[in-house]
Amino acid sequence: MMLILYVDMDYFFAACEEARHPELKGKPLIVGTGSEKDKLRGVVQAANYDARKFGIHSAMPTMDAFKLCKELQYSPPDDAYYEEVSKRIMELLSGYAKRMEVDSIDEAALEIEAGGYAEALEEGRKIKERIKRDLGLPCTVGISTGKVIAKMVCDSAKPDGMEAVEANGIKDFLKGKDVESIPGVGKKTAEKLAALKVRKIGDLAKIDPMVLIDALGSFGRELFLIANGTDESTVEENAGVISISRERTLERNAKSVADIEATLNLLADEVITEVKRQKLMFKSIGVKARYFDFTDRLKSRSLNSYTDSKETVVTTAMSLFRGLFGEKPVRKIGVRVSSLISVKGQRNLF
Ligand code: TTP
Ligand code: MG
Ligand code: MG
Repeated sequence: MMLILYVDMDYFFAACEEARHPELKGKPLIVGTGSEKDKLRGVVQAANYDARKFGIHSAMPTMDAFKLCKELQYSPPDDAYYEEVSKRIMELLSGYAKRMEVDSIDEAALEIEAGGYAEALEEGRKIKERIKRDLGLPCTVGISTGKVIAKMVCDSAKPDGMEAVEANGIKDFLKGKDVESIPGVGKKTAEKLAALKVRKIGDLAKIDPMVLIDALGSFGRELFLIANGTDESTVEENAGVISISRERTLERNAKSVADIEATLNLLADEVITEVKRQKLMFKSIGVKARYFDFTDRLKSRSLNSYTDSKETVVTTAMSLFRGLFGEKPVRKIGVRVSSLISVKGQRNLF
């Protein structure tokens, strides 16, 4: 059966700081928007769970956080570092998924084919262990039939947790929760629902669906179905840009891969620079050879996981090019990466 495994990192930015500064562990810690000097003028971006015990949370003014906890530890933000860690996480996760959707800097939905829930839980356990071992970071895994419910299961199993909710348990799992806990339901939707006397998801399940559709359009229909245990949301691989490629005519026609090594290195550099600039990763590499008679041949290969490594481009392209060199000299070569995903810090893409 096809199941969705939703992974969200726990107190992500703050956990990244703990991972590289172990002395910060075990005490309340926040990452704020301001530098050390200006910290009181900023807001909280992430709070570890020791800090949350004091009522501290994301988006709160840092000044208020210090009022709630005098011995609070502070770290200024380092976006480049969190993006780098995020890439490593997504790279690792993609190796476990048939299809994967990156939903923000610290979360992704993985579609997996499993014999049943026990097998999916085993897969989740392995993922948690790998992320802990390789990156020193805690995460939480939610498992269910659709993406929206899997995310909600993940939210409710935090921190460092894992939970699965089977199809016949979804309605019960949801009924006591506030409508705002459904991803995509913000203040405005919640107000419209409150006007219909709908505050809990259990109320949503019982209301006349036509009234909901009147108030909210097709989103109303989705909400009604979700409240009744049917989650039609699926994993959408983040497409955007389809591929990035570079090509160059060689100074002299090439007869073997040894003749193109330098040019290939250059092309790989250019492709990777663009990949990084757009904050992408790829899972497929292709090459093109144009022969002296202007005929073209292409070859490509899928990788086991997403990456943005130049090494991988060069070694994979070299091995692909080997199959393209024969009698005919080559006058132009190209390198292309595709199956791209975005690792930007975008949020709530449902
Ligand atoms: P979240 O996954 O929403 O939160 P979290 O990882 O800090 O905590 P948890 O998942 O355990 O509840 O957000 C991921 C990161 O995004 C977070 O560490 C910091 C950043 N972020 C902000 O910068 N501002 C915000 O308002 C929120 C909510 C998050
Ligand atoms: Mg998180
Ligand atoms: Mg998140």
